[in-house]
Amino acid sequence: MKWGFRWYGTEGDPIPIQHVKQIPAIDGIVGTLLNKMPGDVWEIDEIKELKAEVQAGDLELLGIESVAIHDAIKAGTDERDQYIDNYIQTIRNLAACDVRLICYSFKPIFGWFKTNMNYELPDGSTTLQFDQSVIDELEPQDLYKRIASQSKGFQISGWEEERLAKFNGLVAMYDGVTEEILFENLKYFLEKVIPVCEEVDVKMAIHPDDPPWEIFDFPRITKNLADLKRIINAVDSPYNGLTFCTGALGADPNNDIPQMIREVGDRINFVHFRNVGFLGEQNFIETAHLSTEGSLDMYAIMEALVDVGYEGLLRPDHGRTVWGEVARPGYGLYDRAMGLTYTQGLHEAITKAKKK
Ligand SMILES: [Mn+2]
Repeated sequence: MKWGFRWYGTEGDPIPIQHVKQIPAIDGIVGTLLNKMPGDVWEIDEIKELKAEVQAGDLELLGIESVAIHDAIKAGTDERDQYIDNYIQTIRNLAACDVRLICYSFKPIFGWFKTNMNYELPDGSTTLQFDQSVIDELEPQDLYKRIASQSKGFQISGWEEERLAKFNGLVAMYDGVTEEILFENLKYFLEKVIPVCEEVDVKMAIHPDDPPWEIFDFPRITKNLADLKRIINAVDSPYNGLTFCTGALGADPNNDIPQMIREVGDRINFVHFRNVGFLGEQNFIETAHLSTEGSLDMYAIMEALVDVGYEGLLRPDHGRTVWGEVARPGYGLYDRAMGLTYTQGLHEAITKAKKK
């Protein structure tokens, strides 16, 4: 297994890259270019700059998350081919810089979101909470303000004010886009990009819906095992793979995470390792990584990853904010570092036990 860490670059992340390097046995970074809007080509010079920032910390740039998909591609409008061409150019440019993994998602309008980014736990740490009953009282536009007010001044990808300004246009764009149509649009996209990925050796890894159910009646197609199978079968190539996010999928108690790993394991290209704690129906928080702290059995999840022979990149997903750190919500250094160390411990224990 390769151990990674998400980092937002020298400008965008309050965590110095040298501090990330101090996490034991860390292999590299999953990075991003924060200034890129969906549909932009990522130029080689810009990727090289990011790579240099990562290498300054004696780490490797092991992947990107995310190269966002333009809404024209997701909604399947006439403009989609030009944006797919741009995406293909970005894939080629990343390959030219020896970056081999792209995490992306295919969610209309909203990416991930939470209803409370500063939920206080009894020990005084804070974490992210999603409560569907809060959503039920809101209009979609209200979410932008809510998220901006809770993000401590950090720009949250997908929640830029520019997007709010375009919100009504975006809603109109998705008018009539059902789950079936959204899936066909994903398939259309994959049929164009996966042959290029095969040619230049860059693996795609789609991230599941977070939370994994429909929000504001916008269709969602990466919620459960059936969805994941449908996607990997749509274009049958190891380059068309999954970001298996245990916390995103695990927010639905109907998703049996270890079982899902056993079913789609050979198509997992990237793992986000994270626990969640259920507070009620469609109401959960992101807990510390340990099984004892949340609702998921992280041991059983790691055991499934070992059993299917997963040897790719894994990173700790969101963490709590602890020890007074001023951090991007969900992306502080300390709790993610603790989470990764715990994850590495699980991995060592399980792999050694199996050799006996
Ligand atoms: Mn994730």
